[in-house]
Amino acid sequence: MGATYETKTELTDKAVLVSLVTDEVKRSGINAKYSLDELVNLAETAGVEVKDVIVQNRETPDSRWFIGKGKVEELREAIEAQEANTAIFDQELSGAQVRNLEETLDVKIIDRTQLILDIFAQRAKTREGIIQVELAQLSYLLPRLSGHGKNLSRLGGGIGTRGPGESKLETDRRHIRGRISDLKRQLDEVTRHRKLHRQRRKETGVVQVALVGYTNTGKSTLLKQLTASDIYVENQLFATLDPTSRTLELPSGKEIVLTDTVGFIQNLPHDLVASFRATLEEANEADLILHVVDASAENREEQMAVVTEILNDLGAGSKPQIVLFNKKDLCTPEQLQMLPSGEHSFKISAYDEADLELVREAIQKQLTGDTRLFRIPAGRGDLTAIVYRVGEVLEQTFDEDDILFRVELNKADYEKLGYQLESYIINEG
Ligand SMILES: Nc1nc2c(ncn2[C@@H]2O[C@H](COP(=O)(O)OP(=O)(O)O)[C@@H](O)[C@H]2O)c(=O)[nH]1
Ligand SMILES: [Mg+2]
Repeated sequence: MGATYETKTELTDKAVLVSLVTDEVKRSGINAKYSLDELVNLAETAGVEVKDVIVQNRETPDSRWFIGKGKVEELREAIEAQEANTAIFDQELSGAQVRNLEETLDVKIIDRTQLILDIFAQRAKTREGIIQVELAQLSYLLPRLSGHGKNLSRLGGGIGTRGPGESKLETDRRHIRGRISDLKRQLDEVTRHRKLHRQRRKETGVVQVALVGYTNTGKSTLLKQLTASDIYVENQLFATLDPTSRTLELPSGKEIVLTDTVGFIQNLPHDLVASFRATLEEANEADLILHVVDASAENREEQMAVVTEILNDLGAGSKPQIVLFNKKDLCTPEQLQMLPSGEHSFKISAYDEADLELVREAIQKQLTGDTRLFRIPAGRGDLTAIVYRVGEVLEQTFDEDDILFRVELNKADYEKLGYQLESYIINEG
């Protein structure tokens, strides 16, 4: 179904980031410094190169420019010095502010919500995800329509040119409202078919492990570091997977698929929650979840609680989980001591090879189960094939017309396919 809305950012963009710290921001308890760090990470996630960062303290936003007129000049200088083509604001802008800034500075103006929407749009893979994201994009666009005269062609169908007149605007609005109700209808239908779809995906039998956690905790770094030596294999075996997934070879030689997720975002605008969840579907498909935590973050425990809550809501709460307390190199000895430790949680640094090996072993241990003995009639090639798919055959012996297989089970595979072998298990006495 192709989405009719394209992302506003492009991989080649060079950006200057802008944060306005108003009294309201201060009162709300949002940590502006953290928020800006997160914006940098989000921009990079969208593939944008961050060239400079500008911060202004001001009681209230300027109604025309959002930041003060003097600050606009400072921004212009930074844009020219860095040859940037984009300015990204850490707060939401009105349509008029976007238009004024775009006309004055002659670069793309993007706000925090728009950037997040772009990332979701890049990542959404399932039909449901794609619809959710387009819905959020259109709902965001609708009240800002007059400010986006230049960009309306993005909506496809040839609507919109520069500076549309009021009647044209009305047509555009009607067009978008129509599209929104159309998408909502499609969404209902998709949700109905979803269960079936999921069942089919499970039967492909590839073990999936998902990296989940807040932005900036080190998920993408871990994906890269954990799979560093497997890059060549990846291209051949899983050419159809998108770049956020890679194959990971476990110490046993078994290959699994490791997937990065968008990551939780502080103060996610309420309207974006549904589309965010849709991008987390990998977690729902996963056989094992790696919950990545920034061990050095002040609000570490809050962050963990939010992640756990949403995983529960998604129905992924009871999946096997390993908690990775990452960035241990940034922790004080006291901080490290406070971290819980146990069989399913590890204190690591994504740049420490020994720690990475520990993680690979932990994944393997989680996925590998007991050994089991099956008695399969010699003529049942179909069952033998399944035996080979649910784990590693350690031993194979013949007994009259049957074959006995001793198998070290792969938990995830066995869960998916093992029911077909239930009546062929023999209990060893
Ligand atoms: N010091 C330190 N920095 C790390 C570690 N892991 C990741 N980082 C840094 O943390 C930042 C965010 O990492 P990233 O993988 O993009 O986080 P993501 O948003 O969860 O994907 C990057 O600058 C990484 O280099 C770690 O173990 N130690
Ligand atoms: Mg990332």
